[in-house]
Amino acid sequence: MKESNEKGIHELYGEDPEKAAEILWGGGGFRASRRGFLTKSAIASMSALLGGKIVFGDRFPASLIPAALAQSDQPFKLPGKEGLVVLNDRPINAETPAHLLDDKITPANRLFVRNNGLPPASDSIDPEKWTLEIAGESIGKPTTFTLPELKEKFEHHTLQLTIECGGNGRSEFNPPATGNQWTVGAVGCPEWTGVRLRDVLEACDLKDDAIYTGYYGKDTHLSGDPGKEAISRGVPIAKALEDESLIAFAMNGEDIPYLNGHPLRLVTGGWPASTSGKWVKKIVARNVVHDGAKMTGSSYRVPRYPVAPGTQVPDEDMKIIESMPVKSLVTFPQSGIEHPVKEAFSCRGHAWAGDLSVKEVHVSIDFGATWSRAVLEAPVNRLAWQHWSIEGIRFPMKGYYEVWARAVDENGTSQPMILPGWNPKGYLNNACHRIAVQAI
Ligand SMILES: Nc1nc2c(c(=O)[nH]1)N[C@H]1C(S)=C(S)[C@@H](COP(=O)(O)O)O[C@H]1N2
Ligand SMILES: [Mo]
Repeated sequence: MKESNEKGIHELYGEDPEKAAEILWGGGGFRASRRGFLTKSAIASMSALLGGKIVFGDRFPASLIPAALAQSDQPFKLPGKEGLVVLNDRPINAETPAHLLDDKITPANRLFVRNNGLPPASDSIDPEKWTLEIAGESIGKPTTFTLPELKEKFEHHTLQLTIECGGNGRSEFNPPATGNQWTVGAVGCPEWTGVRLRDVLEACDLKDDAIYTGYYGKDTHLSGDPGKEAISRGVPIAKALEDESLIAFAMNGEDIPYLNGHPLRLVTGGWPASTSGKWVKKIVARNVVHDGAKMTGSSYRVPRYPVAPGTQVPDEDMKIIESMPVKSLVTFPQSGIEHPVKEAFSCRGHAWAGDLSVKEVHVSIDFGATWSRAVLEAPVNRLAWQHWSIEGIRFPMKGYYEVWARAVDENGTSQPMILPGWNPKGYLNNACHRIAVQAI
């Protein structure tokens, strides 16, 4: 199910092809076509999506949907991505199948993509000229840094930090929630390099009355209206001032991928990834809870108390999601494999718990009746996911099994075996991940 304002590419072209081209390829701020043909800039953003230069791009009729996008259900070769499942073409949203998240450090081509709006045209991004403005009521010395200045003035830090979309797991809620129907793959844990948000805020004279941050990115609203933000969220100041809250300019030692926020993004490990602003151009420190786009209503908010599925929850009874709950993935083997019944079975994956660490991971092959404890590694740094593995599992006879993994955080809170509390937008589903195995 899509949000009412999130239209697919066919629908959009059907209404008004020239306007569609403008919204999709014009980056919002300029005309995408002249006399029926696309402008250079529109061709460049279309090329980025198609994964290669459109050689005769100047002859491409502006009213046509590129065939690569029009003719299949997996139309996109997302630039820089491999094997992701596209959930929505506008805005682009794509998740990673669990078995492709097996690496300890999530590679660039395997990190999910969650866009609320339209990314800035790729040829409009010049890292040398990119600026970051620090402002807001609680900043004494508002300052604009160029990206090279930011890199030069502040100490660099490299950390592995887990980011997970608040809506990861949404597809299982019933009654269903609108929005991208994420299964399990809107999570990843790459290694980020950047400067500390704290160092930058303090250099701009952060005042004592600061209680919240807010970010603004260079992407544009789906309507194409330059006056509207696609998303503008923030975190309480205490979270912003943690050692691990980074303004990152690199991922896994390279430029951040275009769709993941190149050339500059926030990374707020352990919190809904909606707080990790991409293509960030402005950060504000505020003396009120930030009230930007998707901070209010049912966006990234859940009821303060458990509600029956389908309940209409009054606005004042909703609270902003903070740390994400304990969760785990089985990343090896791939669900659906066949395994010789005579051989011992091994599996592995990752576990994470928002601001907390993971204490234990248990594995069950009998739908949760009995559990065996897995070997669990410590995180490489705070807010990085942890790796678990288990060997020597014996299937008693041939047949269909499910392997379930269940993590427990440092406070003793466990993942639920089945769906946790229903909420209007389908956030925070941290039920046990399960894979199917045929013992043969
Ligand atoms: N500027 C901007 N930042 C953004 C978003 C966005 O649409 N625009 N989406 C947010 C959401 S909801 C998520 S889950 C993460 C996704 O990060 P990724 O696309 O790099 O995986 O980015 C967050 N930051
Ligand atoms: Mo998200």
